[in-house]
Amino acid sequence: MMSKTTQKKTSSKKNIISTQSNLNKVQVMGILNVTPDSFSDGGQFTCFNSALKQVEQMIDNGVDIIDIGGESTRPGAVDVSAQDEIDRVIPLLKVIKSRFDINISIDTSKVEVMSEAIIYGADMINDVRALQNKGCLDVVAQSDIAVCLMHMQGMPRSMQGNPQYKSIIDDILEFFKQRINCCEQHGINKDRLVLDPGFGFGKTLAHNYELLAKLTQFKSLSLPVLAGISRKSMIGNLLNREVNERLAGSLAAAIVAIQQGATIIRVHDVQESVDAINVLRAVAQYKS
Ligand code: YH5
Repeated sequence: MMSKTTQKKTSSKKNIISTQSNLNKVQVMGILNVTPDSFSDGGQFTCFNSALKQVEQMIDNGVDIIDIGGESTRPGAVDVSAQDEIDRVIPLLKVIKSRFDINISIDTSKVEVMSEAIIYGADMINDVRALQNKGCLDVVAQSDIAVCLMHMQGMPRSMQGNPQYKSIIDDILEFFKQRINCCEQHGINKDRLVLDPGFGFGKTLAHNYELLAKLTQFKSLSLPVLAGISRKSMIGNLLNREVNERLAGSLAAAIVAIQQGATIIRVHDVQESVDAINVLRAVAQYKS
């Protein structure tokens, strides 16, 4: 049988921010890292072709959004230049958009990368710095692209040092309200926004599990909530598992996040996550 991904479909695409109000609206965001440390030989050609293969596989496995990142934001990661990030991400964005009918999110905090991503047809900017870098609000305001505003305490290099909150939920809610206000003042309508509490970004293990337990509280802002927990230290440190042993823990966390109101789940393992969500959907249809 011909692969589902060999032809760009002409049918109309789902809007990236779903307006449905049941489990059908849950979307899987597949992670596509294009940082040199994500490829053993660091070679450009290998990187590009391996990335395209991963895209095809994710689409076949039922991904809704592919999140392309050219900057490593793991704790302790080094900075990359805007040009390096553009060179990693934009050629891939162009090819994916010409070959496949799939929503693409670009994981970046740099205004130069956002600007190029918008030109070449990205559907969402996923910014772990929530458009706080200079010029980002204006560039995004001049487009009609969706934005994920993520909360982070501190900066990637040092954020896991000694994170502290008065009340983690209230502090993050306050941050979201401020960023939503800034967006609206710059002309970015609320209906373009997604909120993300930023699991692992300046949070202790206890903070992360408190966030997961109380995730429903972010629904009070009436915007879609994204949860990115896949393979993170909150799974590894809880279970004492290496990065490649975190699938079961990640799936359990993804399901809990959905039950707590998250509607976009950012994951490495698309096929397994779609299966887990489909089990949840099968149950949900019998709930009154
Ligand atoms: C996120 O939560 N995360 S990049 C460390 C890991 C595994 C994965 C030690 N970008 C998020 O995925 N964007 C990243 O194991 C994100 N939400 C949004 N919106 C970090 C990451 C990771 C880090």
